[in-house]
Amino acid sequence: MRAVLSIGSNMDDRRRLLRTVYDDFRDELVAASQVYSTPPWGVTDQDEFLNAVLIVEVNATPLELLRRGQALEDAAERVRVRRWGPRTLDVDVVQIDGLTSDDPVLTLPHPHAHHRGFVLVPWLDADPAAELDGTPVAELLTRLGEAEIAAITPVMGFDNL
Ligand code: PH2
Ligand code: MG
Ligand code: MG
Repeated sequence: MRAVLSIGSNMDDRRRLLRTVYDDFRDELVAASQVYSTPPWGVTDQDEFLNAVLIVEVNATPLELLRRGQALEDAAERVRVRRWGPRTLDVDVVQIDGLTSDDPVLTLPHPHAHHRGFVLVPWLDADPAAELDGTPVAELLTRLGEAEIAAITPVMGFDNL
């Protein structure tokens, strides 16, 4: 199956932590976005994030993929303190093929993806033809504020991370 992963970090060595995900999926990678610096969304009194999107082709069930992301979060010694708060590493499954699920363990597509610039900007970068629930990601982006989008800035590619 083909999956879209949104990865982020705003604690510790952010570049190294994002690289752990990239390295883990290296052999299954279809496309990777640039790495972006993004202002914190939701809870704004925290440090800037680095965010990226990876598109992967994996031989796994959705739950296995979720667990694999969680294992990487655990390896980053992620501590769950506060919803939307600071984290060493977040690996979110945004979309898997055309699957929809309202299972709270793994809701598909990710319920917040369509209005989060830090997901949509890197996603469009990794896949200019991307669609979410039948709507082009490029169109979803036009619904966000210009200031929000302008603040999401590419800083490097994974090659230089
Ligand atoms: N993740 C959140 C909450 N807010 N903001 C940015 N910029 N990037 C994130 O990855 C992020 C966030 C919850 O997972
Ligand atoms: Mg998240
Ligand atoms: Mg998460």
